[in-house]
Amino acid sequence: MNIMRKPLMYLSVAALLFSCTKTEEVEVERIVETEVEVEKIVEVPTAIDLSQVSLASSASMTTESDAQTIVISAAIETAQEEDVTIKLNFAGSAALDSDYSVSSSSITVAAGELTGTTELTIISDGLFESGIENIVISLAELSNTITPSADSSILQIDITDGEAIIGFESSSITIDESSFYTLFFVLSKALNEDIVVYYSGETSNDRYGLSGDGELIIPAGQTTRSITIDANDSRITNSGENTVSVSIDAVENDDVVIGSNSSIAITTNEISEGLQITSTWTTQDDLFDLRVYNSAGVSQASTLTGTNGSEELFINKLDFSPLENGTYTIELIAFDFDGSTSETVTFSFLDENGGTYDGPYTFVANNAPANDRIPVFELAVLDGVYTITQTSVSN
Ligand SMILES: [Ca+2]
Ligand SMILES: [Ca+2]
Ligand SMILES: [Ca+2]
Repeated sequence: MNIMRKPLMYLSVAALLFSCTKTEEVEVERIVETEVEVEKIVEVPTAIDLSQVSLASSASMTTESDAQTIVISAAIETAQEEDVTIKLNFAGSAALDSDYSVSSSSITVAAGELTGTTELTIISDGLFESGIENIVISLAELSNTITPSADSSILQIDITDGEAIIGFESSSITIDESSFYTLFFVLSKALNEDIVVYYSGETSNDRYGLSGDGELIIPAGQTTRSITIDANDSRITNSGENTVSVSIDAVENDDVVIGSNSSIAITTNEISEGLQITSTWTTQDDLFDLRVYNSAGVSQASTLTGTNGSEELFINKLDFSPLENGTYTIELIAFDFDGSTSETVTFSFLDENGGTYDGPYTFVANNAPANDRIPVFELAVLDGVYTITQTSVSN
């Protein structure tokens, strides 16, 4: 081989490659661009129809001797393109196949449908079992587009060998603060005699309460009686002060048993909107009130409760003006304060979102002005945002 020819050959090959490559690159770029554009047009995003499932039953309390058939249903929010299978788990003190049977341990929601059902039948064995037996039904396995709902994915069914069960519809519930929430006591079936039920309540809020005297009667032939829960404190509720619990303590009938939902825990959501001012001081003999007013002289004062050592004013957005953009003055009213000894008053502020406003602020009252009014703060409101400025620390 002639060694002198090699470099020439390489050069020509390189030149050929260079020219080809250049041309090809341009073409490749154009093709790629076209392909990307085509892809963008063709590729339509496919939404995955994730849907929550909720369980419900046609009865939650039953008497064994009635051998009742209870319908268990599953509801999904969004219809699916294919059948959905919801496998159920059965637990609780009652045993499957000896205390009850099921037509199927899974529920199918057919394609395009929103609900499916299975049937559960109570087995009456003729043997007396004291107290209650219960069935706890939960979700076991789900089609991959289905997720459990937050609060309706577990069912409980109580069974008695007595005549009936008394209980609440659930063991916990969250409500908006309300003065008139109706709480039902439910008897699983009507009996031919009056049923006397004893109950008690507890609340974490001293302004909440419940009606009645701890005793109610479900008349013969009826299945419910209710009490009213007053869960509206007309102020911004402090954390930890938003609960009421009611319990069934006893029932005056041997054939009626208290069910699994023997007590209910009620949690409230704040409904009031506005700004709350709390003031405290040490000398119990002195009494102050709180007052807020706007430039037009519209004012709101704390009620004359005569509380020793503390006073509270809730400026309700709906009541006062409403609390629209502007500047307001917050003052201490020397309701029963003669100024013979100075008094340190401590203030704090809270809004409906749990927002606090610096502080605690203190003000030293040294004397009672002739008109009893002692301006302490300026409140500026701008689009629902409150700004509090202490304008005076003593008088
Ligand atoms: Ca049984
Ligand atoms: Ca039995
Ligand atoms: Ca409240």
